[in-house]
Amino acid sequence: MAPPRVLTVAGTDSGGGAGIPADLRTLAVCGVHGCVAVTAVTVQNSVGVTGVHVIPPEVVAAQIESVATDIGLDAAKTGMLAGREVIAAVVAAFDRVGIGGDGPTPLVVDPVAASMHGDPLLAGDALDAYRRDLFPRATVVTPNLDEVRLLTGIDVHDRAGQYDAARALHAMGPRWVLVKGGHLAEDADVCVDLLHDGRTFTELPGPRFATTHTHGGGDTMAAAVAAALARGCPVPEAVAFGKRVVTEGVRHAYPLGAGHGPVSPLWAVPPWWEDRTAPSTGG
Ligand code: PXL
Repeated sequence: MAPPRVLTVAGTDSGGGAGIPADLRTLAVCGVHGCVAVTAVTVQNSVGVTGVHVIPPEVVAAQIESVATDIGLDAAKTGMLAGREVIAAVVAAFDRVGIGGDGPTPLVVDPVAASMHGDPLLAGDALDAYRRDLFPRATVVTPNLDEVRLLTGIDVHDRAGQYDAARALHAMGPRWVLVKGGHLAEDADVCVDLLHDGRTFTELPGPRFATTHTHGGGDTMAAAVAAALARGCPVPEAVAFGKRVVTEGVRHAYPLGAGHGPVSPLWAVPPWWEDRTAPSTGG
């Protein structure tokens, strides 16, 4: 039996911390098969991004259609989409193969705008395309507070602001909104994400860890949510699952290079190889 299938439409990260490497790692740990439509190649390490090379939009669309029509998909997620030309091609391809909107395949939209170093990963004129074309097709959108500010103009400083932002984002058309609280300075020991479907609000609290190694955290969360949706979980359960994967991922994040190390889902992988490859003690 093949496992559930999930497509990530996202950028690469040569350092292996965020983007497609983080997505595929997370999808594998969550027991699903990951397919890939590359939107951009980024030149980066733990210190920052020094190059972004956008893939031609028609090549992005062709990757989506190729896997959807042969392999089939149980869920999809978007990460770095680079600019409005790629967004337009992705939206058209999604409509052709039934991803998001009223189609059968649920869609997680993580509106990636910048790396944690502050390097831009989205053209400034692409925000309209997100709001107008992608959000109405999303099963759930998962912005952090920097992305919330760009998309809504709301500068969230407290829990009440998180609720305002959730309402404003829901009005843009997604079925569900998850306003992540990782960047909320007023929460010293907790990290509270807020889930909203236009009617109900659910606060998802988790511990906050004193670490700078949070590279790829948003990607890890969105990929885990997509994996759970692909397994047939309703959105609230899928988001609670994603919260658990990313919380434990931050707890188990490791240093790498001179800058920010990656959030790691590898805590969930049993170290079976230690037993099998331990050197013989002789005899
Ligand atoms: O974590 C957001 C993200 C997504 N995709 C790519 C990235 C980053 C952050 O650096 O590089 C390719």
